[in-house]
Amino acid sequence: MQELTLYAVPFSLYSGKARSYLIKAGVPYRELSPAVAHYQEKVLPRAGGRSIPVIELADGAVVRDGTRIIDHFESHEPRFAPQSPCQSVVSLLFDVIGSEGLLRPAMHYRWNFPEANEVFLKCHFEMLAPEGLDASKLAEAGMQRMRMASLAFGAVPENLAGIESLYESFLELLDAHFATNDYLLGGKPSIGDFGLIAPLYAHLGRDPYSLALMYKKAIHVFRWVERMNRPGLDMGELRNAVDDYYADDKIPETLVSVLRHMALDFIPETLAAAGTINQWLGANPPVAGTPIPRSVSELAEFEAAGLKMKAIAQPYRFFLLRRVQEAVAGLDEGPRARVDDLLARCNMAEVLGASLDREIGWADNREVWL
Ligand SMILES: N[C@@H](CCC(=O)N[C@@H](CS)C(=O)NCC(=O)O)C(=O)O
Repeated sequence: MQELTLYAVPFSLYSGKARSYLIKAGVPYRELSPAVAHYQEKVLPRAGGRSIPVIELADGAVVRDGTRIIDHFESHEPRFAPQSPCQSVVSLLFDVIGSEGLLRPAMHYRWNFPEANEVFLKCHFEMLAPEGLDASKLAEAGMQRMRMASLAFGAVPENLAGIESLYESFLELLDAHFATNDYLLGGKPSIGDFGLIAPLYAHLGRDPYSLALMYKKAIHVFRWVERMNRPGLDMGELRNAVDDYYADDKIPETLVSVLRHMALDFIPETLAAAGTINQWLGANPPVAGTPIPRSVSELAEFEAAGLKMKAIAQPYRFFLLRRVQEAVAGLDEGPRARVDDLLARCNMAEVLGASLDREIGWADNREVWL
């Protein structure tokens, strides 16, 4: 019996995270567009916001947000949270990197190759139009909003060559990882895999231009994207992999290389965003319980891999990063030293100190300032 509805669309970044989780966890679901009348009339008023993915459970409960949807199931039965110290921290870190750290290339490759992508995207954006409305007009408006968002994430003309170079090197390193590992941490997906699939499915592994790039440059990443969207472990490569994370808290060196590369812009952007948001918090102290904004009014300015960047600063990044920081803070001395050493080798140690002056909590399906 179908007990769960996932409101999502195939071309949405965060939908890909929740969908992959449901598939891998073996949770039966049906997927519907948020354009359907039931969503608009009954679900949206309880969703706490307009974003997808959203799930509606058999008892009518509604959960919005890819991370919270995963939390909903993991809190009942943790299935994809590695328990050993380094693996657990790396898994949570990839959740942040996937959810927040690859939005610039995701938006660039989607919006700056209209010859390859425009017709495809128009057809998809029309899926969001509620029945009876002008789907073509709504799609155009939605697409224009997203083109603008792409600029806000820092995909501006003078930086495009650099953004492509960073992404292609990332793809190459990730490909080397998936050439010998089925998932990030061994023979089964982790929370980090679900974070990472967000940008690598809809935008970077499905839109025509970026999919062609992935086919050409990163067959093993392509296979992982496919694997993350199939039930079971899908390990046709016959690597004798076990259905578990690597023993002894092992982190493959190929993954350390990926993280070292990601640190090139993830670290300066995170530090700059923390500064920008903290300044905003100082000037505009929010009343406890008010929803966090998608981004604050000032842009974060930073330099990464020789590029001068300006990008929106999103509190949500720190809502997720807190999980990494809490996991590290809860470790005993020995494991803590091993994790510190690992983060230092990945050039990621600074994530531990990047935090906001106000905590973020959750109420009525929304992230709120505490
Ligand atoms: N934090 C949310 C973000 C979801 C989100 O931004 N979804 C996009 C589609 S990928 C959306 O619905 N955007 C429309 C909007 O925010 O109005 C999550 O992780 O689910």
